[in-house]
Amino acid sequence: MSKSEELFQRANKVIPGGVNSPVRAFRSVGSTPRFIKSADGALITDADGKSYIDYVCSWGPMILGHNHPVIKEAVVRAAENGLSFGAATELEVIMAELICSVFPSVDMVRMVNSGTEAVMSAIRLARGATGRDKVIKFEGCYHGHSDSMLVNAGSGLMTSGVSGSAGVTEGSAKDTLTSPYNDIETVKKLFAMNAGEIAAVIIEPVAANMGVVLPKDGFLEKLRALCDKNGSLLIFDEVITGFRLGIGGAQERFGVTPDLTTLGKIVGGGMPVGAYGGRRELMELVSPLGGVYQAGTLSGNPVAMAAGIAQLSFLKEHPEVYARIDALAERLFGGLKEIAVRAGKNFTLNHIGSLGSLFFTSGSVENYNDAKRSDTAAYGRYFRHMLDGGIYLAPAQFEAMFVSCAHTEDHIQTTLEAAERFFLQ
Ligand code: KE4
Repeated sequence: MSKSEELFQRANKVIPGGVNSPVRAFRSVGSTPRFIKSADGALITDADGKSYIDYVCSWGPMILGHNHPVIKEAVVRAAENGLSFGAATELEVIMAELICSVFPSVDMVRMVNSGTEAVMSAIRLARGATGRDKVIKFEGCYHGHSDSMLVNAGSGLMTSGVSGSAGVTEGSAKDTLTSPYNDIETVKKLFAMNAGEIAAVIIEPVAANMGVVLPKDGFLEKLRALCDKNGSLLIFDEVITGFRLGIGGAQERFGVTPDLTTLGKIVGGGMPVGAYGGRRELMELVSPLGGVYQAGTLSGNPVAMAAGIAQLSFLKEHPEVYARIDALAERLFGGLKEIAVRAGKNFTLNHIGSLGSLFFTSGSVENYNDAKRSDTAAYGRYFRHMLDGGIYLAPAQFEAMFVSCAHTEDHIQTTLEAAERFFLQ
């Protein structure tokens, strides 16, 4: 029995599913989760000492690669001053100024501890600001596990084949309306049927929780116009795309300005951090200034801020890293697509920047229903083959692959050779 198998047996006795987040359980790919002991650069190493080229990157945060010296040094230095004070610190000011400096749509920002908390708070703020209850989200988008967002959601829900969750009351779900991604006509209908009642539209400006699905040309602009026309707020959930598609995220890349932005993952440098921000007159509605309450014991934790500041500062000071990881990703995703097609599998590969997914289905994937056509059993066989070959992919078809600054041409070549053995075996 491997150490991972032994640890998984023990874990299953004391943790639901043996994991602290469902998608880590490898249930949809028919394998035993590898318990990771350490990571460095583009590699992660499991409890049995086997190393893998990592394309999960902790689900996005590790854009500089694992164990980056600049981040590690910042964390150690902060920890030496104490772990948590429950009081304001200079590091929180530096973090807030950093975020506001790269997102022109953000005048003020509030730090929280996860993407879920950021979205939950932004939704509450939108409702408080507009006095309206309803929110439009998109099928297959995942915005964390707050009750009102667990409706037709992606990520682990989609992987487990359900679109909602037990325990979410009718009351908390009834105000969440959903539309297929990229379907502006349905959004128009929802606005018409709920005139004056829509507080906000929330979207992943590039969806990455049903696999990666790109917005059609003009889709984000039309959402912006519909929100303006109806007095509703546009929330960009940039937990994945923020600092990933460029230092200014999707709103910079697509040139569409949301009213509120939610952040997570990269913003924490590998530590538990989320954030939400927007125009001053909206953010000044947040407690203690205004009537929208939100709080958190470890919000703005100094050690977590140190990690996030180190990562964001590095990205801001080295904008050339984006061209490099985008080029590496282009080679990876282009190579995977070419191999699949050469094997007679006209699979779909969606990618943008250093984010992408290979769907085990032919035909375009532009929304949740398209993605659901994927052969998840085939994806499971691919995943297990790649894992055996030392390549660590997302243990679910409906997730994304991430390329980091630590990946090299050699890593990409090794990955493509492993994929070639699978598709051309
Ligand atoms: P967290 O609460 O997991 O920090 O963030 C929730 C969230 C919000 N918005 C978007 C666009 C997200 O992708 C996420 C979380 N993403 C998943 C991966 N698809 C986290 C991994 C997991 O659930 O274990």
